[in-house]
Amino acid sequence: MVTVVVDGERAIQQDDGRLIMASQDLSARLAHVTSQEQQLANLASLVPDPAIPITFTKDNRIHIGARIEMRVVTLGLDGAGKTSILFKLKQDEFVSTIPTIGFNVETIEYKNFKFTVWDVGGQPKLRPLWRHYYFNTQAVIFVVDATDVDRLIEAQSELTKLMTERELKDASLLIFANKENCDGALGVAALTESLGVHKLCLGRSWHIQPCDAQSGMGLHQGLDWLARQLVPSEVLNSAG
Ligand SMILES: Nc1nc2c(ncn2[C@@H]2O[C@H](COP(=O)(O)OP(=O)(O)OP(=O)(O)O)[C@@H](O)[C@H]2O)c(=O)[nH]1
Ligand SMILES: [Mg+2]
Repeated sequence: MVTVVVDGERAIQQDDGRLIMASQDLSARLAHVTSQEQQLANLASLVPDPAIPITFTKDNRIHIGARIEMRVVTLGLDGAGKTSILFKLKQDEFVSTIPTIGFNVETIEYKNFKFTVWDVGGQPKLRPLWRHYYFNTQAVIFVVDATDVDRLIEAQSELTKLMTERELKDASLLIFANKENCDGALGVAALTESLGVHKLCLGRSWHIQPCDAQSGMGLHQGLDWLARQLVPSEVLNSAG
């Protein structure tokens, strides 16, 4: 704008012929300034309403709106209780399940979080499909049947494969030690040891949460832990 004014003053001091020539140049510059002003006005309308909350999460994402979104995939051996946990969280019911062929997906709103949870069938023939759910996953929930001592080695082997997946290298790991309401269920210390979690999860955020899908014990504590992987505790509100 200043350049245009200075050029204008200079032009006025010229003779008439040069003044006419300069007028074309001036018009072009004025048109340019007008279009820049228009662009700036458009930009200003893009600045969000300050009443809309914006949250920067620890994984360098920006969340606009009241809820912070998190994408989670639930994996584990068949029969571990993945679908039971999903429906207990979604509708507070211990539903009667059938083995999952394919997947279930639900959004669970909890506090100021919105979790999109993918629950994938765990039968051996379905496990090669798990990798199709890894993209953009911020956390893995690995469900273990704490009473199924005979299949702990199998669970450990699947967990080991997951932890070496490149697409999951930044994902947090929440292990739900499920069926803690049943006799003979192993506790957190025994499961941590049997699954070799300390060694498997070097440099990764992980947590083992005892739970049972029947009463819902431990499930919300698990979600709280997941949420804290994204935001400091004080950003978690208690509404919802
Ligand atoms: N007692 C008890 N039974 C449970 C619990 N969680 C799940 N079950 C039972 O365990 C069985 C398997 O549960 P599902 O939720 O279908 O297991 P899943 O991991 O989804 O199995 P797939 O879909 O085959 O991978 C069902 O009979 C459930 O009722 C629990 O916390 N306590
Ligand atoms: Mg299932």
